[in-house]
Amino acid sequence: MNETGLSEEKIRNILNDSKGQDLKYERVLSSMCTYPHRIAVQAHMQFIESNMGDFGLFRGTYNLEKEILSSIGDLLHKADAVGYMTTGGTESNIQAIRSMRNLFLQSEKYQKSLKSGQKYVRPNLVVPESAHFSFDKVSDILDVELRKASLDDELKVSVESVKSLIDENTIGLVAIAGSTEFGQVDPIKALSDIAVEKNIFMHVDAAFGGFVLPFLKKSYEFDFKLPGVTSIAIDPHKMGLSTIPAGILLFRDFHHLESLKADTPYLTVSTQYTLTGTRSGAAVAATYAVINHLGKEGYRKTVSRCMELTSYLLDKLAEINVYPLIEPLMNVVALEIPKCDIVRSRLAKEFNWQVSITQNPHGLRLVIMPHVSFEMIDSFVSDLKKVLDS
Ligand code: 0PR
Repeated sequence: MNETGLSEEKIRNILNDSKGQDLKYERVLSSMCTYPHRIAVQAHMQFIESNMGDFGLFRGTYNLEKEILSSIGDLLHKADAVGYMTTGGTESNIQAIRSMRNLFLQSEKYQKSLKSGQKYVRPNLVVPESAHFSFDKVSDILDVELRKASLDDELKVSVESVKSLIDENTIGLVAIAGSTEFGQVDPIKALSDIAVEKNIFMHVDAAFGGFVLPFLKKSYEFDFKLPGVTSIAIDPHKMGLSTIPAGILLFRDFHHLESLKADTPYLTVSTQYTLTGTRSGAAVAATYAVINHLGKEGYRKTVSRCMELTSYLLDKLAEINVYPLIEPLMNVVALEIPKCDIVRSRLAKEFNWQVSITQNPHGLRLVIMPHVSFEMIDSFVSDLKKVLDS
């Protein structure tokens, strides 16, 4: 740190220079984030100092959070679901599984299953092979064994594989409503039936799909309507058009949230259920603003435009003989392209396009976010053709 500070002008120049080095979303087809809605940005700035870590000081922001939770709970068919606003999908997933693990370790079933003298048996969690890498972090942090269930031909988790991995130390299941790589939705109803039958918890990772699925023409069962679903992660900072960091974690019952309780004797509130202490109230205000401004109708329009762009992209790609690995059901497209790693780096180097790749099966991955336009697609497909032809 310098002894004396730099002038505001100097700082602004440095920041402008750094901002100039950031990519503009107009060349980005790999991100699940996008430009936040302007009303979210304005609200974010208005509440910039608000700290939800000590919400007794910020009652107004706290009330906005309560309203967000009940309207998103309502969207997910449980208006009285309980939870809080997280920093995003990773924190929501960690906290959901931490709650499962805590309740499992406290349960009579587990205590009774310990053989004499035994103090601890490592619990396990069954997740689809397509689960986001945040679950590897979950496993490490929480000392939970991750059992990865295989996928079927459509890249949904195989229900048989899930069943075969469950044993007496399984704390629960994870299902994905909109997988990171393929935008696929697992057979969540069948998994919910298993969770009920085995009396285990079930978390739905709808970090991406939560703001897509309810607004598609086709309807999907993925939320609290299914009795086995005990928690859901849904991220306003992805398709919700809010500012970063905005995730939401919702539980069906209060005792799940309660299992995360920590005493906070010297704050204005005496308990906390969150992972982080200090927490952005700005992202809460931003989320409140955008979900109430857009309403279901606004999100339906946003999603329907992304889906129109997605089918336009597929038509254009078919003209150059490029096809998807699976028929996309949301705005995530994985393409069957030989040597896709080379294609990806050439697209970046020669044309400044950012795309990503999928692991298994290997493909070129595009996310058609609201910042994408028809012109962007025309120009991308024409550049892709040049790469493939030479
Ligand atoms: N669950 C799912 C299904 C996800 O797709 C993601 C992130 C997460 C959880 C974790 O969410 P947070 O990153 O909010 O903690 N999916 C994207 C990914 O990892 C996130 C992303 C966003 C990546 C923007 C790149 C990017 O430019 O691919």
